[in-house]
Amino acid sequence: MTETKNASSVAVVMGSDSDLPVMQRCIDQLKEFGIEPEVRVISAHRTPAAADEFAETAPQRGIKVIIAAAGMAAHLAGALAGRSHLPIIGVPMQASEGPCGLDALLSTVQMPPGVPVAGMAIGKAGAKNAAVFAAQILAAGDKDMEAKVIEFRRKQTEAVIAKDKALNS
Ligand code: RP5
Repeated sequence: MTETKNASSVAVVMGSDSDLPVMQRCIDQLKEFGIEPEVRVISAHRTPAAADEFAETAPQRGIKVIIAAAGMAAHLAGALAGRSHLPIIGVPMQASEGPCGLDALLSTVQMPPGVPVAGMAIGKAGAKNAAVFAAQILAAGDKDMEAKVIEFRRKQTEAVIAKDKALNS
């Protein structure tokens, strides 16, 4: 598979540009898998019409997985899930004030039955894991992507083993 085939198969949407420093880890990890994401700033609360339009038109652009990051009353992932049949991965952001991202975590994952959001960890870990999870979803129907995910995991394991050896040598 070429990188062109993977272009914009994944969208990364965030509720504010203030989420970008954390979500850059997601974008960078997607690029490591050869995925060039569509990146948007759309708010479920501040730009609800744009959220609806984005969700309804995403399949036409070839988007297969949507990653949605938001903080505070984090309804972006859920709002998109209500408008789209595509798999939605939610990343809770830690706001500068408030309960350490737990507000966003619960707002992201506590979806009603029938409208799931795949909830990641709060913040940086969740941002990276969202990219890995998106690649794993794509890998189910793409042998080249499957090979990239397996290689990513192999390198990750090797890096930990190398650190363990370095500590004990
Ligand atoms: C959410 O509110 C955003 O996703 C962000 O995490 C949080 C604060 O947004 P800003 O006030 O920084 O724009 O909608």
